[in-house]
Amino acid sequence: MQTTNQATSKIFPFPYFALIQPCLFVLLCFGSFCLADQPTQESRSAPPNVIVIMADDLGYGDLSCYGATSLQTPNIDKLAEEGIRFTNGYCSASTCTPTRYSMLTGNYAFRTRGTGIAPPNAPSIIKPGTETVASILKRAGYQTGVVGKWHLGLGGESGPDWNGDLQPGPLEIGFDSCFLLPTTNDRVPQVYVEDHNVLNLDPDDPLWVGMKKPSDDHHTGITHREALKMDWSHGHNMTIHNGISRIGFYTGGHKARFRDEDLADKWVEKSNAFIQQNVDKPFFLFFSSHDIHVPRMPHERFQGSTTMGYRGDSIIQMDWCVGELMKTLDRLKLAEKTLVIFCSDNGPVMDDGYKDGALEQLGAHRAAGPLTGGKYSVYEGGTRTPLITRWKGRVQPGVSENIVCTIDFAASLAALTGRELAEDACVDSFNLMDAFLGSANAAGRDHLIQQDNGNNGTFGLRAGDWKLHKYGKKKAFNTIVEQKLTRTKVAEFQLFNLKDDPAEKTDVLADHPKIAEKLKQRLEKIIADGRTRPIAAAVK
Ligand code: NG6
Ligand code: CA
Repeated sequence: MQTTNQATSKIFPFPYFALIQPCLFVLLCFGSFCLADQPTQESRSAPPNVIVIMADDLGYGDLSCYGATSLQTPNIDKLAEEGIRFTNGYCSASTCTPTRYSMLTGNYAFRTRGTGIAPPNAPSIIKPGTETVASILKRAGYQTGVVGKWHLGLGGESGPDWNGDLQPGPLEIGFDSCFLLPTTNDRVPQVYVEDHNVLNLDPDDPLWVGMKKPSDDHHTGITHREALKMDWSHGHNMTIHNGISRIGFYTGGHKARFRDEDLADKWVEKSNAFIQQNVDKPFFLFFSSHDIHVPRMPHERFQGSTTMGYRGDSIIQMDWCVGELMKTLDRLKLAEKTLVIFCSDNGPVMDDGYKDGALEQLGAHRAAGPLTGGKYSVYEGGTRTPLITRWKGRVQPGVSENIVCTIDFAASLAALTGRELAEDACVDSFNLMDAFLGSANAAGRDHLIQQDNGNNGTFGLRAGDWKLHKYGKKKAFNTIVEQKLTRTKVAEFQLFNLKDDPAEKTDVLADHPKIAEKLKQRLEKIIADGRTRPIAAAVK
């Protein structure tokens, strides 16, 4: 499918646009040639720096460039105006850990056990030696760094040694440096991990993390509920830190603990430093935002910036982060040398365990836009999320309907940097670089598997306009985002036509048994084959 030129087609209605476009092209080329700070021919053809910005739990309808009107996200909107905004951009799962696993490895998470939502003491889920976006780009000569939420486990089989060396971790799978929130912030502990160690850990105050209450007098969200600054609604009632109770218990490490309100600023500070350090070298930065995951506790300066409570305010905070990173690229004259990819790790959820007003203050906002479902669901709202690419001076701005997925970053970036992939690496990742760069006539995927969490037999298979749902446990989660987390009894299989019914409201399986059968077989084959990237392409 072709990319449409959003900006210019708004100004010049067809058919004049068809005539004006070639003239504009010539003018633009001439203009670029004349401007001194435009990239040289050499820098245009050199592989760019790469920044992947991944939001957490951000839905298809959560940004103003994707139709939100209850809040404004000017910085991400600008990214979209200067780049390609995908209307069929996906993450591969509707929860965090499997999407992140797949984004980095290029493998569907359901193929590997232990890739569901990681608990606080999870060991490293991506084993050393696994090819990842980071290892591919490192081999291509890039400096590679990850800043922000990790949630892919740390340490060997016995889990993280919080007081010692936290390895294996990102540094063992291709990253040169990391500055992390180790799990997700509703899980303990609230400390930063820099490379292999907890930052600012006092050896006289060791950190202990576990799932068993450490002592009878340990304060929890149950024993000291009235003292909490944000109450919990389900789960999240164990150790209290910064007035918020969490999943899991911890003691010690007091000097190392951070305030939730300061996370976004820290990610920006560390990312800016990373970019600055690598101003003269190619770099890959994975900016892994914690916004807008629970506990939503944005910095005080963003609190109240929307009418939607802390969920809305966290979106504004995330938009601010994007703006700061783009300012840094501009200041260092790197905008034309950097491919920026913005995406989310799963769809939206309102009440994800804390009483933060997300539901009560939602108003007319629809976090999944016109789509059904959200986080935890294989309806489109669970995995179809904002996805934007920008490479100034290289990408022709526009809107693309091509189907692209975060799982495709690995093979696409390998192609962009001229790296070959081994046959057994990135087995579900397709080289869609042309589509990501909005090249004319570039094709996206013809199919995509969506999963919810872990390996429970629930899948969505999109093939063209058709979408098959398979529910291993005959239960669908979070199908209606604008109410408390739902759990609905459903048939094992459902079929939808996304062209006629983008909101997946009418199950047409009974009307199209042959199509359903074909898709069931395709799904089974994809699972049984253990790969979807064609072997021929592996040595291309
Ligand atoms: C769930 C948590 C939810 C969130 C999610 C992971 C409960 C009741 N729910 O188990 O709050 O933490 O895991 O979210 O504990 S994710 O975006 O990191 O996948
Ligand atoms: Ca998430």
